[in-house]
Amino acid sequence: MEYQIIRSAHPFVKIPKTAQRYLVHGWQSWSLASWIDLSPLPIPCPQILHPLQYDPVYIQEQKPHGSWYGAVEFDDGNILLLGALGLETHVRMNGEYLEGLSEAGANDWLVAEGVERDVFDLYSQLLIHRFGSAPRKKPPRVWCSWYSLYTAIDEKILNQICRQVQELPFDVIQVDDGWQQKVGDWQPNPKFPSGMKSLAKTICAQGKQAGLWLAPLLAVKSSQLFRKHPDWFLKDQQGRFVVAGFNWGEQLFALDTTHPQVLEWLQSLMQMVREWGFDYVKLDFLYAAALPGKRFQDLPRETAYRQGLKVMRQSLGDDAYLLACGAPIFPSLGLCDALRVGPDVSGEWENNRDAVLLANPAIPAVRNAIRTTLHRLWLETIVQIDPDVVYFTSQGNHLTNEQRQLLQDLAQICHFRATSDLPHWFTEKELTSLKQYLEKEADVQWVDRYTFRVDGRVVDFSSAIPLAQPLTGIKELGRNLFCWLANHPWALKLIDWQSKRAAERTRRSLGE
Ligand code: 9PG
Repeated sequence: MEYQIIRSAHPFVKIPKTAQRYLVHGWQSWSLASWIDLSPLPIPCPQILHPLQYDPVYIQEQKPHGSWYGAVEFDDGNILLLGALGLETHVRMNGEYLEGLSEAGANDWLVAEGVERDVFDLYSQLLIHRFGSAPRKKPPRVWCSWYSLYTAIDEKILNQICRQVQELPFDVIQVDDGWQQKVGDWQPNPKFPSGMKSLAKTICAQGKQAGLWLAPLLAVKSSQLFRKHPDWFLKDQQGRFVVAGFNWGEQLFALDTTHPQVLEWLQSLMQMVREWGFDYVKLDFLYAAALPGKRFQDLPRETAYRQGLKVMRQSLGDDAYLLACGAPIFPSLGLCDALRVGPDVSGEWENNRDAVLLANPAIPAVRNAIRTTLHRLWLETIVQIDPDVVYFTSQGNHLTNEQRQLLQDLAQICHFRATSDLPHWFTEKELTSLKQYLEKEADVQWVDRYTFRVDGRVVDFSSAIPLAQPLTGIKELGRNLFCWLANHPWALKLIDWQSKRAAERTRRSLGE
């Protein structure tokens, strides 16, 4: 391998021979990371989700590009990487050059050519030096409420599940979205009349660690937080609120983590969560604080986000386990124990509407989760990597046995095993295999980019890699129309309503 470290605000590195592929690397957990061929990718839809799924500053870019680093692959399989050693940076392929872009002046960059694994080994060592790495904790085995119950959780059901999974070798029971009054108002809603302390106590009484989900850097417009403290929220250069996407049937707004009162509020929020008794914390939708805007203190956007995350890390204490999700990747390094490195899974391998019409590989789907996670495995030397949950039961998903197995194997490769399967869904056989899976860490050997040996079995992930072919001609016109429709809040509200109804049905089936 040949390499050098250069300092520049705008480096150009000549690509010495014909490149076959480009390595795109998305900004945050859910954004696409993958080797792609050199033809431009269609711009994902709907636009209303861009700030929530991608870096909105670069989303219209037609040339192959990505956050912090980019690489090309040659005929012989070797690669050339241009990778920043600092924040606020971006790389694109510009003709015969890899071009580095910086939003905050001169930066250090690694330029390295050679075998992909060697290049990324070196890059990760340099990044540890720059960002640090969190103290190593035992990778947790998690039961998470999201992928079966979604927001249809309440204390009765969670207490029941706690008792049911007590015998199973999970370390953590993590309560996901659905316990809070509003996103922004982090107090329990009426479905949790005994309060969060009592819930954490029940979980701990079963010998498990209590885990809790929050999206601390975000608020919906209808929240008390937004109404009481509009001055805490990020605005653009014209003084309008920066919209951080659309979810929970509402527009989202981002906290300004350079505002001293916001930092104080984040600190007390994290202390409160610890006092309740939760020591595994999944902080989600973190990208919000790194969106472009005009801040109280004039700091570059990723640096501003990192400042907020640092305050939360310190208030949680080093003994808490911090999982960052929906998080800009490099600005989170060194501050979290684990990082979600791909989009959400769902009960489907791929959804035709999302993959073809919306051309959006950040939307929840098993194939999307596997693809992006595989391209971020190299981060494992810096941070524990969360590939999202796996499914064990045949209930509650439409996956084939092979697809479920791929997900399970990927989680073994990442050393991060989690599921949301409901205890009463398991057959005897499924339960036995879940126990075995959780009890024994697999022996993992790397074979090549998409192939591994897991306990001696060859596991080939290449079926997860291809992206849907872009539509052309009349079909492309149809796509444009569909994207336009999908961009309307009522379309997303409809989807939200449908998924809530489905989750309610699942919840009701528990009582039967
Ligand atoms: C709770 C969930 C779960 C999940 C997180 C996050 O619109 N989107 O593209 C979108 C992507 C991911 C997402 C929600 C919306 O899920 O990754 O594990 O905690 O929030 O709301």
